[in-house]
Amino acid sequence: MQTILSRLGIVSDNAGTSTGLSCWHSETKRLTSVSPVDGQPIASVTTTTPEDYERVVQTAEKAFRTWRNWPAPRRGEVVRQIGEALRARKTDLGTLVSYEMGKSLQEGLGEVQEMIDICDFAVGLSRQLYGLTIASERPAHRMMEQWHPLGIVGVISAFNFPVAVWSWNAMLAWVCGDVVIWKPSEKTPLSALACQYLAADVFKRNDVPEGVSSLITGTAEAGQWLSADPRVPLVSATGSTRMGKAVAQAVAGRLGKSILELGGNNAIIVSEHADLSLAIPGIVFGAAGTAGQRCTTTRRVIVHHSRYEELKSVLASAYAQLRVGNPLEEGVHVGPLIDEAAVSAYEAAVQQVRSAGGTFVVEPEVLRDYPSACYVRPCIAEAENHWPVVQQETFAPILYLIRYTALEEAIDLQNAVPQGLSSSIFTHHLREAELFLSAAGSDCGIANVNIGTSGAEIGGAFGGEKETGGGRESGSDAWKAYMRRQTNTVNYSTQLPLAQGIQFGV
Ligand code: UN1
Repeated sequence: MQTILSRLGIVSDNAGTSTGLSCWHSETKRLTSVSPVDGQPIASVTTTTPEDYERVVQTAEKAFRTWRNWPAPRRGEVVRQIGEALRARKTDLGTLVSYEMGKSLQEGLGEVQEMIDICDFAVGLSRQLYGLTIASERPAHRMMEQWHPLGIVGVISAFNFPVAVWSWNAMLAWVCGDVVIWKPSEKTPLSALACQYLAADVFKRNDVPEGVSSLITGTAEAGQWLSADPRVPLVSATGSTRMGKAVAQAVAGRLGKSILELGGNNAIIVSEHADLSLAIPGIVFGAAGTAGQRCTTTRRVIVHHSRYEELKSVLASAYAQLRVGNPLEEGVHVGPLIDEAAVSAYEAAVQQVRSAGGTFVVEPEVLRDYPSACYVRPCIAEAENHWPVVQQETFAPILYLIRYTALEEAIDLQNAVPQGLSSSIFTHHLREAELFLSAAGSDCGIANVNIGTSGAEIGGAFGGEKETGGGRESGSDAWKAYMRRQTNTVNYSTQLPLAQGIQFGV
C-alpha cells in the first residue's frame, strides 16, 4: 500500500501539506485514516484550521476572477487531461479506494471509471452550455439567455463514494467556470488527497491559477464553514439526511443554493411477470454490493404473493454464494463496513427487526475471526413496510422482503417511505412497466425497469425527491445548477418601446 500511496503522491509526512496548489494546511491536529479491511492505520493527514480556511477561500475567490474568463472549451481541455491522468492511475486509485473504504476492488475500479466517464461528459459539455433565444414582443429587439459561472462551489462528500462524488461535482463545476473547495469525509481523507494531487499536477502543467481546486480536511465543522459562508454561492452535499438538513438550513439562511443528495430507501418491485434470472442478480448486487453502503442500495424487495416463496428460496441460495472477506481479493463480493459504529448500527437494526416480529430468511451475523471488527454477513428479513426500522436507512446489507397483491398496492408501498432516491420494477408486462414510470407510479428521482436500483450511469441526472433532498448531479442538464442564468434583451431599434405596451409619455 505504501508504494501505491507514493505513486499517488502521498508520501509519509507530506500527507496534507501544501501541494503548492491550494491544499493549505498548517501543522495542527492530524486525522488518521484507518482501513476497515484490516483495522490498520494507513496514514494521517493534517486538518484545516479556521485560518487555513480563510486563506483557501481568499485564494479560491482570486482564482475565480481569472478562471471564469478562460473559454469553456479550454477549461474542458484541462478536464480532459484529468480524465487521462485518471486512466493512467485507475488501478492505484481504485485500490486505495478499496483499501481505505472497504468496497470490493471491482467496485473501487468502477468508481474510478465513473470519474473517467464524467470527465468525458464534462469535456463535451464544455462546448455546449447552451442558452435559449426567445422571441421578443418588441420590434428590433433580441432576447436571449446566457449561463455564467457562480463562483466557489463547496463540495461535501461521504465515505461511501470517496472520489466519484467529488468528480461529478468538480468536473461539471470546472467546465462551468467555477472553482471548487472540497470537504471529503473524515473517514476517507487519503483517497481525497490522491485526487487533489492528481488534479493539482494537471493544473500546474496547464498554468491553471492556484485555488481552482482546494481541499479542506476535518470533521463536520469544516463542512459547516462552507455552509455558513456567503462567499460560497453553491454547496453540494452528499450524505445522511440529518447532515443534509443542517446544510440546507445553513445555506438557505443566507439564501445560497444547495444540491442535496441524501439518504435512500430503495425498493425493487418483483411482479408476477418478472424474469427472476434478471431480478435475482439485480437484487443481490443492489442489496449486498458495497456492503449495503450505497445511497442507491436495494433495501426493500416488494414481491407479488404468487412469486414470494420462489423468490425467497432463490435469493437465499444466491446469498449462500456470497463471499465476504478482504475486498482486495479476487472473487470477494462483500468487504467490511466502514467502521465499528456501522457494525453497531447493523446490530441495532437487526434487533429492531426481531422486536417488531420479523424473521430472517438469511441470518445476520457479525463476523469474528476477520482481520478487523467491521465484517458482517448480508442478511434478509421478512418485514412490514411500516415498521420504523424499515422506514429508515441503515447503511448496512440488510434486505427486507415485503409481499403484495395488486400492483397499485406495491407502488404505494414503494412510495410510503420518507426517502425518494431510486426504485425499480422487474416485469415483462408493458402496462405494469408504464404504470410504474407514470405520474401515478414511482415517486423517486430514479425509476428503472428490469434493472436494479444501484449502479446508475453518469449520463443521467442523479438524485432524488423527498428526504433525499431534491438535488441532481452528474449528467443530463444537472450542470445548470452550477451556473447562474442571465436573461439579456438587446434593443437595436431607434425607439425605446416599453414592454406590455406601456406608454410613459415623457
Ligand atoms: C452514492 O451512493 O452516494 O448509482 C452514489 C450508483 C452509483 C452512485 C451511488 N453510480 O449506485
